Amino acid sequence: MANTYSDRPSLSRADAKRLRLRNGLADDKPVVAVGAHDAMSARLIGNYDFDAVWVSGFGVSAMAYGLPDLNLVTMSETLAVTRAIEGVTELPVVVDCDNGFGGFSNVVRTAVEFDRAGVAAVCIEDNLFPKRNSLYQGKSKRELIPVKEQSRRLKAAVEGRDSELFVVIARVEALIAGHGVDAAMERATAYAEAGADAILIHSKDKTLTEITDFLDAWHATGIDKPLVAVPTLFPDYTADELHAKGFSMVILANQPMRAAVKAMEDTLEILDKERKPAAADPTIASVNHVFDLVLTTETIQAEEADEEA
Ligand code: SPV
Ligand code: MG
Repeated sequence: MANTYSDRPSLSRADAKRLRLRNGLADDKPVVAVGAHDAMSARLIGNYDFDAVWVSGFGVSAMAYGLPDLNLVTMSETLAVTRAIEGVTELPVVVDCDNGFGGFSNVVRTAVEFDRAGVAAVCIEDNLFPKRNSLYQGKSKRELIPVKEQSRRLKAAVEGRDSELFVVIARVEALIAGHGVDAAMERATAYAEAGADAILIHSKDKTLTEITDFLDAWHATGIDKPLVAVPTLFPDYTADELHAKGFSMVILANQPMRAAVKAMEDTLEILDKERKPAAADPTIASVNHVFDLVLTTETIQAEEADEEA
């Protein structure tokens, strides 16, 4: 499927990344995406052996806006953070677009805007607005958009794309909402038929029983579309193990955000106690390291090159 595009003579930067993602999804190893919440976290992810950047809705809500992941961050606020991320990474960017930030036309506009912004993929979930983060364990309503309506939205989002390489991932929340494997299968099948390029099946089942039942049922359908996992709540499986079970992409969604929060808290505790910068220095990045990460010297050299000539 993906290889039909590979003989094209030249592609835009955006389409080249989209093709990389599509080829990765068809590969015999998993696409491993890691969650970014800002441009620096995306830069850092790019310095390791990962395949894609996941723009985490949870991460952007919490880190860029200091807000809970409850559809409080708007499409344009997510787009602003995404543009910053897209601009500094050579990896394909997969954006968590929640439920498309509203109704039918919001979903369509979301797909159009993120396609134009040059990202490789958007992920659209079937949580009813206002959504609740899937990891939240407290008491809260979990309502899903009716399957027919969500399929209609996904179909329109796919039809509205400018580049045929742009990837639309449909996310199924039926297992998270406690609707069971049959309901999850009904949704996954309907979204695939609506034209979604891949299906993210989210689950909080540590034992993988539900996921395994889903995978068996999915593979029995013969639908040849890649599956995506977010194993935050079944964290002991490696990406390779999940690939062997049938997942083409594995998203490590929020570990950099949680690392940043812990590191900042540890440092603030030290500063609160010691009241001088030297107390924190041994455990934090040097100023020069941060300068290097954002290419400060290279940028100054480029700026001043003409003056020297
Ligand atoms: C996110 O990173 O925002 C996700 C994944 O959607 S999860 O938090 O597991 O729902
Ligand atoms: Mg999210």
